[in-house]
Amino acid sequence: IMFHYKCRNNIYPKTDGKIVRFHVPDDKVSWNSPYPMYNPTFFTSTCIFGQPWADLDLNVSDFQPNWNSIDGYVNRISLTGMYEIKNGYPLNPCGRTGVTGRGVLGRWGPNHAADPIVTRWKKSKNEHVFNENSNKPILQFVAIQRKDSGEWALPGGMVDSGEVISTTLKREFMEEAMDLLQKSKEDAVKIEKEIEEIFNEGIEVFCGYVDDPRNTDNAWMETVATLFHDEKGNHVGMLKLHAGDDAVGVKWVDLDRNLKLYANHISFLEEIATRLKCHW
Ligand code: RP5
Ligand code: MG
Ligand code: MG
Repeated sequence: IMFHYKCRNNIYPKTDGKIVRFHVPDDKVSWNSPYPMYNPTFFTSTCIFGQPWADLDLNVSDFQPNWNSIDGYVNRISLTGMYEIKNGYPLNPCGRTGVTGRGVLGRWGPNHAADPIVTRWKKSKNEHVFNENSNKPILQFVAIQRKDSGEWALPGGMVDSGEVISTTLKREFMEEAMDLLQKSKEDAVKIEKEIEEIFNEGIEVFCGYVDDPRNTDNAWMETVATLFHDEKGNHVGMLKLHAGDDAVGVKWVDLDRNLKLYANHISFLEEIATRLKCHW
């Protein structure tokens, strides 16, 4: 399990600065370290009420989630193992965040996402481009700019209830990086055909907790990040990118350890650098 930073000691997103996280020093993150002064704000955004993808409040009497299990169409199993329930609320497996409630997340406990990592080699006149310091070939991946925070990120999204992850990976890539939702039926079919080649075989590079700025003590993001590498650059590497849905920008980005990305997405990419022996 990882240590979290992006969901700690800052202002909760999308609240106009109104929800400030209770201070949690490094040595008080773990639920095992006593923190008697700890008095986080309870916050659940009204924007999630009534949404089909959101749970009901836990004080609604006929809402009795089956924690740590597949609960009807909702997957309440954490990729990090069993999470604890305290006073009826699931506890963030990475510890305190300074806010309780769900914030803007729909589900109590784990909120499952999937992140496609689509890569190709950087080429100039058909030759690999090497970084002059590392002498290693430069890899490029598709990044989107998030509408919510403006940060660059992997084009990931939530797993719909009952959806298989391979579908989420493909769907989110097409929606955010290819603007599928605005395309005609005809074009959509074409796009899907073209990316199928590459999305047929992926390599899972990360699976677990995400250090997402929306996390709270009782709701958090988890993801499966999967690599789709276009070795020859003749499939996805050729496609025209077009930002869509909750993305306002999209581009091929040169992989480098100093990139600043949303949540802890950079750590998923480090894994890929090791695998593909590219510049990092
Ligand atoms: C991150 O949020 C995940 O890694 C994924 O990239 C993303 C999913 O949420 P939305 O893009 O749907 O907001 O935690
Ligand atoms: Mg999306
Ligand atoms: Mg998204």
